[in-house]
Amino acid sequence: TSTERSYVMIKPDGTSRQIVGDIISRFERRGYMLVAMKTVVPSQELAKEHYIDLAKKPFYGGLVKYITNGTPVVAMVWQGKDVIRQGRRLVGATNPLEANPGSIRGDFCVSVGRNIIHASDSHESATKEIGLWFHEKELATEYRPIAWDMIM
Ligand code: DAT
Ligand code: MG
Repeated sequence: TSTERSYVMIKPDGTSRQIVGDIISRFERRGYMLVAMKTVVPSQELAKEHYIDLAKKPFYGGLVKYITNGTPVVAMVWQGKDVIRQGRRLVGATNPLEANPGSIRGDFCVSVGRNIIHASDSHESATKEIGLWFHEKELATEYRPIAWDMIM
C-alpha cells in the first residue's frame, strides 16, 4: 500500500563522492515521498546494531569499520507503493558485478565492500531499521506530494 516505508541510507562512500543529490533524485522521480532525512556520523554501536544479522560473517568487522569511518551517512525514510521491493531494484544487486547499469550500484560502484547505499530488504527489516535510526517524531507522514493521488 501507499503507506509502505523503507529505510534507505547513503553510506560514507556515497556521501564522500558527492552523489547524494543524484541518489535522492532517483527516489523522487519514481514518485516516492520523502518522510525523513538526516546526516549521521554513526557510532560503533549503531553500525553494529544495523548490521547485527551479519555479525557472524567474515566481512562484518570491515563493514562496521567502513560505516564508522567518520564520514556522515545520509539516513532516509521513503514511502509509497512497494517502496521496499522497488527500492531494492533502484539500488541494484549487492555485488556490483551483478548490479544492472541503470541501478544506483550499477551506475556508481564496482566493489561489494563499497557499494554506496543501503535499502531495507523486507517489511520486518524496514520497521527495525526505521526505529533504529529515527525517532517517531522525526517522521513527516502527514503531508502528501502534489501528484501523489495520480501516482499511487
Ligand atoms: P545489501 O546491502 O544488498 O542488503 P547484505 O545485507 O547481504 O546486502 O550485506 C550488507 C552489506 O555488507 C553489503 O551492502 C556490503 C557488505 N557485504 C555483503 N557481502 C559482502 C562480501 N561478500 N564481502 C564484503 N562485503 C560484503
Ligand atoms: Mg541487507
